[in-house]
Amino acid sequence: MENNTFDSIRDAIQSADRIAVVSHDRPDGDAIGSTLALTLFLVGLGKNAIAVNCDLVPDSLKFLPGIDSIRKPGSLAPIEADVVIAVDAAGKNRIGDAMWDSVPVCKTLINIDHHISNDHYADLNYVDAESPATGEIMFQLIEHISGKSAVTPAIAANLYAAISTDTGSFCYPNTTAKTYRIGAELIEAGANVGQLNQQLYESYPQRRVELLRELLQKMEIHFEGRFACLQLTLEAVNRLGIQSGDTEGLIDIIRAIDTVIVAVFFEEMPDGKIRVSSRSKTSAADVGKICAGFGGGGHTLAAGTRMSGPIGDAKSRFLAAVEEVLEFEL
Ligand SMILES: [Mn+2]
Repeated sequence: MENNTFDSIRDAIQSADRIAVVSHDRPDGDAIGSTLALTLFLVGLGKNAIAVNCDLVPDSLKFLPGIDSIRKPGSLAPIEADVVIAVDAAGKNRIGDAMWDSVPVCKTLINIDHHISNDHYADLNYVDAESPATGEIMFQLIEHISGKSAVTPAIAANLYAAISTDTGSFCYPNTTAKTYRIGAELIEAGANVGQLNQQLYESYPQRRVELLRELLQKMEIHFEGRFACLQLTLEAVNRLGIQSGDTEGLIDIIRAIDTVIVAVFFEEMPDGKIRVSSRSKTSAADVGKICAGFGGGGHTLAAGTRMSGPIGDAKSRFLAAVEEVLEFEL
């Protein structure tokens, strides 16, 4: 599937007045950071731009500049947008039905993303699966349209948060020299690295650590230490008052075990479905493929899906699929 050019996206933006920037449900740092950076940039261009997300912003991201401007579809009069720009959303369905209900008119839909599973669902598409974060694409787009000087400190902070959270603090194998160069540009543009990292990684609520204590007690290790998983039940979510952002990054704790190749986080959802997040340390164990087999998707080393419950059944089915891959690897 071919990408449209940055020029064609620029032209669509320039000829629009009302622009809505949207992203996926249960938004993470890349979704929110890219949404805010683009919205701030568009407002700077003199556009009537708003940021909308169908889910609540996690508490952990509420420090980001411009965060109060993110609105929920239900809180708005119907939006008649000339252009809707979806960022970091692999599929149109991930943006949420509520979002589409509240956009009765959208002349042009633009899709900017880095998920390899993205099906180019928009009128204009720019999908770069080599980019470790949508924030990295967003930096290049802004630079392309208006030059580096358009990257204000507020935009830089949002893009830094987007890239840092999707690369595990510039650590995952998807991090390239270009990622570091863009990181350096963001620091030069005013991103305060020390402060941002403290806000992102050293400002967790106590309940997250209490949750971790409980999850680790029930941690499972299989396949000669090559697989580790955590399971979060709805009961624990309710008892500890867990919010969606609280579990962000917990999978990295078990992924960091020396023998582990595949790490998985199973989470019981209110609708009875099981949300599965998976990480792999090697492309030989392609979790993107495994998740695609269960109707999900993502990247080779980081992917997710939703399975039918109960949680024990979902775990068994997922384990069987992982075992094949890890056996092949032996
Ligand atoms: Mn992303």
